[in-house]
Amino acid sequence: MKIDTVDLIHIKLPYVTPFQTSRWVELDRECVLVRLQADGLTAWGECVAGQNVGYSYETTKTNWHILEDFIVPAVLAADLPDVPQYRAAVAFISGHNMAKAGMELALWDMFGQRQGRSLQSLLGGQGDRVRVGVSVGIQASPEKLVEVVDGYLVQGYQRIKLKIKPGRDVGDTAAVRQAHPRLLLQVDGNSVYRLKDADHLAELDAFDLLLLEQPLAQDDIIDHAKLQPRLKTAVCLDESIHSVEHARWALELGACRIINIKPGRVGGLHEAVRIHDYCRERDVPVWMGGMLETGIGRAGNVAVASLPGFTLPGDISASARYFPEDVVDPAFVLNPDSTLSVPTGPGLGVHVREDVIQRLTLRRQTYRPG
Ligand code: OSB
Ligand code: MG
Repeated sequence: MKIDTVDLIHIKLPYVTPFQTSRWVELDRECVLVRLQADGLTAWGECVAGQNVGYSYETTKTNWHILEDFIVPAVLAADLPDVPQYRAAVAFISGHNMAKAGMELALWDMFGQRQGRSLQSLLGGQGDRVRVGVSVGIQASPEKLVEVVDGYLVQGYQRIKLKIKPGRDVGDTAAVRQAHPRLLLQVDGNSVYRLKDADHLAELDAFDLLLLEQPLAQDDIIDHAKLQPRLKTAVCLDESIHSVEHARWALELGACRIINIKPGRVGGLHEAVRIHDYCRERDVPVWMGGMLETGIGRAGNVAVASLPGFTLPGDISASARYFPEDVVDPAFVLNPDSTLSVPTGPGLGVHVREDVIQRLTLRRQTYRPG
């Protein structure tokens, strides 16, 4: 398929509430959107990187650079009939998975629309809903945290993830567990701890957590392998897993018992499905992570999360948990059973509101072949 035009669009939209992790805080979502036109169709993708470098080295500016200088020329030069060929065409680029995934999502949308098939159907997902929870940022105090969690439970969310950091881990988790003895609860350290904190982290074993997400450094599956046997709680890797090979290495080492899959982090939906398949064959639970995506990235995440190996609730909350106004129509809403519905229309299956995007745009550039 020949692409007629590519637009890169850098947008910024405010969050309804700031999001604080162990290592950074964000007030609004900045990201690069990819818009493709071909055969009279318009397709959309989203790069998940934002303005912070706490989670990854990728940012909106590196996404723009890698797309403009390498990915867009590769896509415009070639006749790409499917996603595997796209992956081959950008394989010469080391790293920069979030930039690659943004373009890949737009291609999935385009291929889906051309075939009249939903992403879910293209990917092999099933069912009309996916189970979801909320990732709750660090709050001013444990009391305030319990209040915020209560608010989400009232809205119908049935699984809560707490962001933790040294000094705000055991106490915060204890407060929420005491208030809600049977709640599905998990915590995320975002790479801030080190192996010397193992005894301290073992105190979290008292709270019957679903998992402890990425306690140690991004690039350190060796110490995670030393940590896991010292905990009752299952370690889940997020930042450390960038491909199915990373998943294999981590599991062979015993660095974790659960894997968080984020299409943006692993280079796209295609690799996300491969990691899912690898883990499913080995009975390793996976679940869908989130990068505070707009409705564009969220549509991809929901479709992937409908694959059968996603047995734990995902970090894919309703649009209103993130933004006063989403860029898609309909926005994602929470069903009473703590699920989101999987879009069934062709491609992403959501309408992208170009008028809203125009208002949020910081920078836009169009690229054509030749
Ligand atoms: O570590 O899972 C994470 C958001 C940005 C970067 C990293 C993470 C997160 C979240 C939010 O936890 C999940 C969501 O999108 O709701
Ligand atoms: Mg995480």
